[in-house]
Amino acid sequence: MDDLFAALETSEPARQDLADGAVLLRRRAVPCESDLLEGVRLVSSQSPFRNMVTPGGFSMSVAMTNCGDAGWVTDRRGYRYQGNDPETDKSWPAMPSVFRQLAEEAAAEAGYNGFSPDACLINRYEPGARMSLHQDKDEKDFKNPIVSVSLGLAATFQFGGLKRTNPVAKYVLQHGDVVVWGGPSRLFYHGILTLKDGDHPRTGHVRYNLTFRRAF
Ligand code: MD6
Ligand code: FE
Repeated sequence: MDDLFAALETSEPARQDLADGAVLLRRRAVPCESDLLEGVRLVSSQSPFRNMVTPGGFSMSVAMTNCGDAGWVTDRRGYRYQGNDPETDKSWPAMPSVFRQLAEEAAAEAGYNGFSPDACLINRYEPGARMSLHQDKDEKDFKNPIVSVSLGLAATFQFGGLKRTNPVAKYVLQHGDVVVWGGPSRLFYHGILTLKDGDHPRTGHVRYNLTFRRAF
């Protein structure tokens, strides 16, 4: 058994470079998991999760909400950031301080000092939900990295290159894993494969993903 754990240990280092500019910090968010999940509940009690519609007219399988000064939205008019939640017509909920602190610390650990997110997109995946390959390019300045926090059920993350047709690597993102990426890989294509059913002690049948960005 010890050998089995040793083998897992070596194949899953605490820190792993995924590409030039992209770092996976395994389990980095576990120490603040309860505060993060409480934040997700608080935010979604004010701006509920909803399945947004793509410009092409498809309803997304991932349900979303946001907190912070800017929120990412999509509808028939396109993708964009906006200061108000179109469902409530109010500002997005404030970004909880534990969210901001984790994002800034993780960014610094990955080599991005001074990151100050103004947007946190919260994705909720239920079994069967997926996110097809895309680039994050609705932000104003690509010099800022993106910090991504996974909570709950594990998911397979696809990470490619600057072209949609580039080969993709696959990584399993577990509860508490944090990915920071920017620099040369800031515009790399990425996605999440269809979530498998499961039962996580902290979230039940759900995966959450928090992505922190500097939008404006
Ligand atoms: C997800 N994440 O992990 C989807 N985008 O559920 C993203 O699309 C993403 O994790 C930009 C940067 C980090 C990400
Ligand atoms: Fe993305």
